[in-house]
Amino acid sequence: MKKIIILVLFIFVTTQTQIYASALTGGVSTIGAGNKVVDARTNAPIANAQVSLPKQGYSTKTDENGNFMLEAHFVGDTIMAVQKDGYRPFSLTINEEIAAKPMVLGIQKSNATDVVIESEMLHLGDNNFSADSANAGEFQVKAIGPFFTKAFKMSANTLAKNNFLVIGSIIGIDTAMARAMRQNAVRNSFSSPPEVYFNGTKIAEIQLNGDNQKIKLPNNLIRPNQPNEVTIATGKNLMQRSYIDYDDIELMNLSIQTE
Ligand SMILES: [Ca+2]
Repeated sequence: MKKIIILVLFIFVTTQTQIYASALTGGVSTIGAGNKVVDARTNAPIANAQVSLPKQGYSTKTDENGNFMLEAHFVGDTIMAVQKDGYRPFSLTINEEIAAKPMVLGIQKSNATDVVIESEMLHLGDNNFSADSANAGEFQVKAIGPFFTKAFKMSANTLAKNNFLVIGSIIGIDTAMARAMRQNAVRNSFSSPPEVYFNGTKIAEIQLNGDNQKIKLPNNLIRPNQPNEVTIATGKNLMQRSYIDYDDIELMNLSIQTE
């Protein structure tokens, strides 16, 4: 008897969730009161900064007081990006709850040694993913395949400093750890973590979704004044043995920062 009640309750909750989700995708919502882009150091408002939700294909600009509105629908986690000349590319993973409150975004002036590797949103995987995955809403950016690789130059003086690969935002990772941290609702499977390679050597595995993940580059692997190469390979669904199911992830703003 108890089992039946639980089952009925489960069906009820699931149905309610679906109704709620479809209601949200119906019209247009405006989220804007108090949203602002400022200089992280001086707190001065920044006019004419581009604020976008790449997955939703939405883009707007801040007004002369640094204010902006989000007139877009999204369900679950999505990446919000801010771009402004002279500043480091900025991104933040938001959801309906975060966007409902005023957002004040502090962006940082870029350093001469910063290298922006990629500022477009990247979707790695095979476009085959569960609705319960940590990527939540629909992908608008088609998968470019299971890995991304790009070459870039690093100057000789980076050898005397600490260098980091910075991933602005990453969503959709379905590792066992992401599941344990309740970053997704996938019950029956999990994936191996995305792997990061620098000049052919694996330097990190990314277990969790999040913003501003910094991965230290071993200085002995840096090739000064020559092309250096970063590769990010997404994981595989470890419960799917009949075919390869790559974990569908989205990431934004890859850069090298030197301290
Ligand atoms: Ca997949």
